[in-house]
Amino acid sequence: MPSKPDKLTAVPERIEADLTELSRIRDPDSNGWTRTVFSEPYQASRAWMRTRMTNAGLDVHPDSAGNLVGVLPGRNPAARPLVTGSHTDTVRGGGRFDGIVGVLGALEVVRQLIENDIQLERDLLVIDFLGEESNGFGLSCLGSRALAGELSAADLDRKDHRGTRLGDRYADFGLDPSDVLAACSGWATARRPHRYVELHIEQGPLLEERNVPIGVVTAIAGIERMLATFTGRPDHAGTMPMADRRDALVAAAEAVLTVRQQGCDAPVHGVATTSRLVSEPGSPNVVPGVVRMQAEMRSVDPGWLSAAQLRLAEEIKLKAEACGVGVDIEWSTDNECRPASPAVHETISSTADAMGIAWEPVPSGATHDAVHIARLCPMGMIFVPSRGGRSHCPEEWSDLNHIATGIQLLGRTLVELDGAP
Ligand code: HGY
Ligand code: MN
Ligand code: MN
Repeated sequence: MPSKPDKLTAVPERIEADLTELSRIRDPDSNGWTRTVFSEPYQASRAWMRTRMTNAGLDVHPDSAGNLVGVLPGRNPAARPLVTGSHTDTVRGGGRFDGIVGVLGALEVVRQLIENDIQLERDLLVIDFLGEESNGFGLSCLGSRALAGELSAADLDRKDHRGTRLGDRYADFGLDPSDVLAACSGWATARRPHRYVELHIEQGPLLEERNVPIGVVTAIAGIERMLATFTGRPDHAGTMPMADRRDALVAAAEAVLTVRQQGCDAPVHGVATTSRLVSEPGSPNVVPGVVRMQAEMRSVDPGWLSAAQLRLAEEIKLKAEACGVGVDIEWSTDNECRPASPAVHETISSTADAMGIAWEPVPSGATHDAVHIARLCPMGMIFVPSRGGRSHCPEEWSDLNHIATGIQLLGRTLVELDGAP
C-alpha cells in the first residue's frame, strides 16, 4: 500500500468552499466571527457541521459530552482508534480559521482516504469538540476536558456573570449533565485512542517570520488565571485630599503594569495579560472602593510559571499596601503545560521530511483540545502560519495553500500512525 498514501493530497477548492460556507454562520450583531458555545449561531453551525461530516463519508453521532464524533471505519474495529479534530466555536469577534482548519481539514483527509480507496487498519475518529474557547464559566475545552475525565461535578456548578449554572446550559443545549460527566468512561478503557493529531493555525508570528509553512508543536503552554479583588475606600471625589485616598483603581492600575512586566521579563516562553477591570461604584464623583481584575499567565516552562505567580502576587500586594488598599488574589489552573509526544512529533516531522515540506519545532502559547486528549494517548499538533501572527480577531487569516499543505501532512501522518505499534 506504500504507493497509495502518496496520492493523499488536498483539494483547495473544496476546503475553501467549506471555510466560506461555515463562515456564513455567525452572530450577525457581533463584529468578526462569533459562534460562542451554546449560542444560537453555534447550534446552527453544529447542524451544518454534522451534515458536512456525513457527506464526507463519516458515521456521525454527538457523544454525551456534546462533541460531534464522526467515524471512518477501519479494517480492524477492535484496534484502538486514531483521533483527529479541533473546534468550531469562536471567541467573541473572532476569526474564520481558529479550530475550524482542524475540523474541516480532517474532513478533507477523510474524503482523500475514501477517494484513494485507502482503508486504515484502525477506525479514524474526527471530532468537533464542544466549546474549546474560554467562556463565561471560566472553563475552556469543555468537550475534550469531559472526554479526558477532567470535567468535575463541581465544574457544572460554575456560574457565569448572569448567575446561570454551567450544568443548566448543558441541559438547555439538550445534554444531560450526568451523561456529560460519564462521557469519559468509554474512552479510558477499551476505546482508548491510539494516537491523536490536531491541525491548527499557529496564531502567532514565528512561522511567517521564519518563512516556514509547517510548525510541529513541541509543547502546549500551561495557563494560570488570576482574579484579584482590590478593596480601598469609596470617598467623595471632590473633597477627599489626594494623599488621604485609598483608591482601589490606582492599586489595580499598578497591578496591570506589574502583570505586563512579568511577561516582558520572561527569559523563556512566558506571557501575561490583564483582560478585565471592573471598578465600583463606577460613578465619576466617587473614588473607586472596590475593583475586580482578571488576568492570566502562560508558559511552556512550568517552573517559570509557578515562580512568576509567586512574584506577581507579592508585588501586587506590596503596591496595593502602598496605596492603603487591600487585595485578595484567587488563582485557577485552566490547563497544565503539556509536552507533545516525542514519538508523534518524530512521525509528523519525518513525514514532512519525506514529503519535502520544510518545518520548524514551535511551542504553542495557545491552548488546544490536544492538551486534554494527551491524557488519553500520545498527542501531536501540526501548525500552519497565521498572517501577521494575528488570531482571535476578524483579521485572522491563513493562506489556502498553507492549509492544504497542513492537510496533506495530517493525512500522511495519520496513515503512518495507523501502522505504529
Ligand atoms: O485560549 C486559548 O489559547 C485558546 O484559543 N482557547
Ligand atoms: Mn483554537
Ligand atoms: Mn482560540
